[in-house]
Amino acid sequence: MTGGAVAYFASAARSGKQPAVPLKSFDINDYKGMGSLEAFKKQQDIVLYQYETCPFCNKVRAYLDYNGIAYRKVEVNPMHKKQLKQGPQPELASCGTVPVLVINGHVLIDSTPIIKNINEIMNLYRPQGQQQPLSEDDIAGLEFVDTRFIRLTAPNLYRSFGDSVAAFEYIASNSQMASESAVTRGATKYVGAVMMYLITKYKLNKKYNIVDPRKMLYDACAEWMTQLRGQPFRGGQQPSVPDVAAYGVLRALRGYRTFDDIQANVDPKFMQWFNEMDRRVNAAAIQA
Ligand SMILES: N[C@@H](CCC(=O)N[C@@H](CS)C(=O)NCC(=O)O)C(=O)O
Repeated sequence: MTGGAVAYFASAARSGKQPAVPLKSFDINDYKGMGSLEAFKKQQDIVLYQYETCPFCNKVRAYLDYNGIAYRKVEVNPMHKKQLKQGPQPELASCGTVPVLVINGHVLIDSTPIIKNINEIMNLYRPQGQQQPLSEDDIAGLEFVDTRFIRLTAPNLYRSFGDSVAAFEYIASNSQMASESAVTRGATKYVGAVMMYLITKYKLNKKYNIVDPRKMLYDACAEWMTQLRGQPFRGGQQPSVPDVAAYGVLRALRGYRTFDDIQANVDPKFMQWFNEMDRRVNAAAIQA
């Protein structure tokens, strides 16, 4: 979506099609009886292939961080995706999008299923009666995050050509692009800005009937507040999985004009919720 713009065009030009390697089936029961929850969180081999600025990746990262799960990040270059193509698991080469989470050699794709799988694994370690399965309301919350907050990300970041250039300035210095040569970076930045502006204007906004993306984003924030029902978090006194997911997606907007506008235009209680989530997620985070 962000770095993805460039990848979109790079992939069109790619040759040498490799046969797709299907993902191995993943059985959470493999994790039964592997010790304590705390040991699970610290001792697995977990690798997150990601773009630092991608909202889907930020959602997964926030979830892992909030739960104190140790993992290693691999920043994928959206231009050539070498990190996936030459990754240790052959299935990685077939993954079209990030985030991709590899847990003990098992490749998992798609942000919400990744979160659901890890949540279920953690429940295997919790004693009977203390499990925290996702409720229907949690699933609805996750759906809201994906269909409202995430869907409004690109239309807001690339709202005008100026916004799109500003967004790519930020992406250029906060992604794998930062390690490219100045020429590649400059070219990618402007190609990316033009492409994302056009894709957003002529594809995404039409597809989702988006006329005023800022207003729709402010409305989504207001609706999020109603879902808190006057409590500190959507989950009540403690954050639930949708709180963490929503925070992760919105965190991806930090550094862009969109985030400054949210701060200036939505109910200050929304920022209170965000800042408290930020504090808690950062306090819980560990890096492998
Ligand atoms: N359904 C996926 C969507 C992820 C997605 O669209 N990621 C974008 C990056 S923000 C991507 O990888 N785009 C393709 C590309 O960069 O080539 C998920 O929830 O993880």
